[in-house]
Amino acid sequence: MNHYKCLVQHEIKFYTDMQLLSRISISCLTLVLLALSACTSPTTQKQPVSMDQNWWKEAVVYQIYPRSFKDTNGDGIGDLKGVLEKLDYIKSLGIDVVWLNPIFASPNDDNGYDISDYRDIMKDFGTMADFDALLKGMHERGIKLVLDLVANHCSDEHAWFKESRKSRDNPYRDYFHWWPAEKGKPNPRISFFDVNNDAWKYDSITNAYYLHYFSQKQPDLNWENPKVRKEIFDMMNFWFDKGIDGFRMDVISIIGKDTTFPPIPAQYANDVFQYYAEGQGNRTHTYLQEMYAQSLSKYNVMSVAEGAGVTDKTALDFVDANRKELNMLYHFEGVSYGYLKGKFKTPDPKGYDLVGFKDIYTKWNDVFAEKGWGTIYLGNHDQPRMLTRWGNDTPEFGTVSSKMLTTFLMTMRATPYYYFGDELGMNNIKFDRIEDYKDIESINNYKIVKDKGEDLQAFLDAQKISARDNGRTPFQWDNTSNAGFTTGTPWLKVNPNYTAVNVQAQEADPNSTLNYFRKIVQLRKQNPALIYGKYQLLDRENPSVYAYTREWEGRKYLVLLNFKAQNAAANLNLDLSNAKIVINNYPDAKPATSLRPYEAMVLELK
Ligand code: ISL
Ligand code: CA
Repeated sequence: MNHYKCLVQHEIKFYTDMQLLSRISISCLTLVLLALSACTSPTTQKQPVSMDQNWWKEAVVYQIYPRSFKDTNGDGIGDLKGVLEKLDYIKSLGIDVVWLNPIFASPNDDNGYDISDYRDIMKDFGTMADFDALLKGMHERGIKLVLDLVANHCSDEHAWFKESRKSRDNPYRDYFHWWPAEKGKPNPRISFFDVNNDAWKYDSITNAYYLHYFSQKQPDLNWENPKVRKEIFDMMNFWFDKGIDGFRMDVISIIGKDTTFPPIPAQYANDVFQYYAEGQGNRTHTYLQEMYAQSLSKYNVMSVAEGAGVTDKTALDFVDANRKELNMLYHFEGVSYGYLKGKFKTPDPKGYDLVGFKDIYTKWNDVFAEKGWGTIYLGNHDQPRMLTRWGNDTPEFGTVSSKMLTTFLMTMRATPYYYFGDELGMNNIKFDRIEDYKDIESINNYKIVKDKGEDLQAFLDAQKISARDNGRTPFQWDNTSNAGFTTGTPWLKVNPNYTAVNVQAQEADPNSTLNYFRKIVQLRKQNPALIYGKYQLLDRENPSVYAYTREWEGRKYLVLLNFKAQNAAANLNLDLSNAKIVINNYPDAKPATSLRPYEAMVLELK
């Protein structure tokens, strides 16, 4: 079993229940909105703002996977000096915050998500002096730096685990979850990266099993132990004292565990991630409140939870400011949408249904409408390229659909997390052979499919759309060999389209996706309505067009996005005669509700 199957099944169940409800409530809302706009002049209408304004709500976050950004010593692996060298490029994007995937010492079983020393830099990436120079360089340019906190688990090569496995009475024994074998095999727990899906690994040294939700080299830390919590909070403060501006918190939703390890209740049988996040009581929230008191509250920093397994029912528990836990959370419903039930990350050949897509993002907008704050993303290092997965990566539509998706990300009411390379319209590399993949997830799932005698070709075909390595290929700087990423052999192949899709070519082209990104970042930053403004979905049932308004303090914007390769029209009862286009992805656009393939426009309504 895998958690994708679980997520998708959960979503389908949820949607059948919700569809009717949301249809009723949205059509009521539309009526109310229409009535309001008929009798109230938009310029006098004020939207109450029920929340504090914060820098991290107004920020555009740019995520960099350092392994794939820029290599400066020819070993084929991106490094911190590479990020430093490219700071002026990063600054030119207009973004506010950089999130770097883990840069800490690691044997790289899972590309840095297996940390062997939280206070040291991964050798492949450089030294602490490189880090200090990078942080200084960012701050000099007004860019904030967010690091990745990986604290659900560490590496089996971390000193804590090396000690812990030595003997049952070692002082570090309780830093991890051990189950003595004489009690029999513990109740099953699912691992996401294990070839047998088994999260318990037998260790003969002490005749006991240890828990690993991810790979065998990623033992889960025992947050029940106050010493573990203190270690983590001290480590966080170490980095905050160095001046970093926040943490993205890896699977922080699943740190709390019921350490009696009971059988997983039947209701979660198809959704183990949700059991890990929501089914084991309130422990995670107790720990996060302690983290806030011991660390986060002492600094002007941001925190964002990777909300794996978190549903809209409990999301606010993480980010409602009154609870004093975290600032933001990113959910998985959007990126898990459109995969076939029961198959590992296999996209529906018919494509995805836009109405369901709109419902997901609307529902999650509503979660944070009054309290907390959301995030919006379509790609990251765990996802394929957004252009291939959510747009259209053919030569005909690549540029225009890439700009359309960027328009969506930059006009929603949530902090955008924009993945490096999406500004160039990078797309999936679509490897033909398993040998080209480097990611533990693809390699292990291939083994699982093979062992079961299932269809390997179908698995490889699905991976062309969904594999994580698609989003990890080296950044494309120019049209020299290896896209200017390295003078050596890149750790993961470079997408052959780099000769056309690269920074150098796009700098020179005013209509490039790169320059479109720069423009829309400015548009968002200069218009609080696009940040804080109320979001209202329009024309929900439209199968091709995603239309919504954003409204705040007398300003009102209409966003029209055609998600299809055919012409399509929005059905809106809005007067566009005085509307002004503020940004659009076709050169000769006029305010209109009929849209060309993948056309995107943002209109200011007067
Ligand atoms: O990667 C996924 C989907 O392909 C997710 O299921 C992912 O495993 C999950 O979101 C947790 O992700 C985070 O923790 C993992 C690490 O491999 C991911 O890169 C990280 O984002 C273990 O640390
Ligand atoms: Ca290097």
